Amino acid sequence: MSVFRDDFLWGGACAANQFEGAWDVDGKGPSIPDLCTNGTHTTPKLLTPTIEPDKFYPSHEAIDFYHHYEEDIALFAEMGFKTFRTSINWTRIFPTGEESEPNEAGLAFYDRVFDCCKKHGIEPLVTISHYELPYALVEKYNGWADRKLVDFYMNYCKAIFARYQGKVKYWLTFNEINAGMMPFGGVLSLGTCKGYRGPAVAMPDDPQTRLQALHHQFIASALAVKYAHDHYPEYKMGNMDCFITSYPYTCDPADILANQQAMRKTNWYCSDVQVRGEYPAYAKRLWEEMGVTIHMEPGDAEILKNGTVDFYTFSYYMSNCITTHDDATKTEGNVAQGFKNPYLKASDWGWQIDPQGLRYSLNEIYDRYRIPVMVVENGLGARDTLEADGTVHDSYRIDYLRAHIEQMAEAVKDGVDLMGYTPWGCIDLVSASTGEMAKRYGFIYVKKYDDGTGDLSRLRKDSFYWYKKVIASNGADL
Ligand code: BGP
Repeated sequence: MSVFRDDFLWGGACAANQFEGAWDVDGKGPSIPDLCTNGTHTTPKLLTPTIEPDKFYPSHEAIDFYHHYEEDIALFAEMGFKTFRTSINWTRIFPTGEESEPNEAGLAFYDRVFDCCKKHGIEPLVTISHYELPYALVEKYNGWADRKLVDFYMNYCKAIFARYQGKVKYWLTFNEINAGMMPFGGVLSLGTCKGYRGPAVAMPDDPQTRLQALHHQFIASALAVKYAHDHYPEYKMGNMDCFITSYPYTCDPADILANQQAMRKTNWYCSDVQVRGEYPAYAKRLWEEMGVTIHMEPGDAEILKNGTVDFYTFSYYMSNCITTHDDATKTEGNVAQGFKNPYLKASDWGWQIDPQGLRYSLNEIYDRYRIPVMVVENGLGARDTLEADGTVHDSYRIDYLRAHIEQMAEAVKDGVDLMGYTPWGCIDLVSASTGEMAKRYGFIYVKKYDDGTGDLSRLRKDSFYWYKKVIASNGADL
């Protein structure tokens, strides 16, 4: 028997910059990822288009969802998706971020996408900003470091809120906003990377700029939430965090404390602001330790208070250990820094696989905030083998997802109000951290390869049929 609620939102998740392609058509301007190289970097490196343009493949074409959306959404519908999480690429709507009028061709594209979802009975879940900051705003303002970005973001929100009324109900203000607490967040999510030009220069890490930029994102998020609540009462507004569960490596009280600090800094800092509407008590000391002073304007506290989210969403891929001891081994994972857990196996990219950590995290989140929760990213990045007959036997992916859904069911039994589940990259797409096509997450295989070959055809993997059965049984038949 299913423990999930009857209206549970089963689906999948993608992001515009990682799957749409068509990076410069119909008036679209360049966004940060359009200027990142691909291939073997553990962190995307920004270049100017004049340098090594061939390196921009494959994110410029990605899997060309832009021209394949009907086929792809029909495949999602065949699996029984109730929801589809995607993002709007800001630069399709405002190519430089500063135009006074939105770009009609960009707006029309998402009309087609959302209408197609509707035709199939799929509810869109839309990320407003998923690493798609207009690059012009990076050049001119150093991204979110400048408070003017709040106004540009609000113009963008107002345009899409008005346009997609009746088509979209669920919105997430920023993807993985807490990436801004990690050094790489300065590049991808905050755009505070002006002047950064590739591998020759080490990525700048400036906590003062990062945390100030994050403050501007908090203000932008709160204003967008308030505006939506005031003008579109049917809209449900959510945050989105990259939840990296961590455990103390030993029972040494120093490790317990170090882990508590790490959990606050990595996981709770942003959502405490977005859910509770104020900076947490520990923020002051954290700023002192990081050597940061946040400049706030009069009225900011009120803005934060009035713009709290309706539901909490997060990505969950892995867990880590935190220690003060020097005999632990560092993880190779490229998202969070931490130490290896001897009880866990890891993916080929070093991400430690921890389904029970998902139950633990769901409980921690729900205990803390008591608002509905949704897992909007989860999955296994793997190198799939396409057989001669067009099949892909991805039992490893099924095992990963099954184990995580089992733990979600346990969390529901624990009392967590879980709204839905959208595994990441439900159709193969470009990896955010490595820029590769080779790191695949999908239920649907796309013939697109890192050497530029591939006819973009779509093929159902074994996991496609498995997930269809899971949805049909509302999570009972795993
Ligand atoms: C999250 C991002 C996604 C996605 C995912 C998987 O952090 O929100 O954009 O890419 O991670 O990461 P990767 O693509 O690096 O494997």
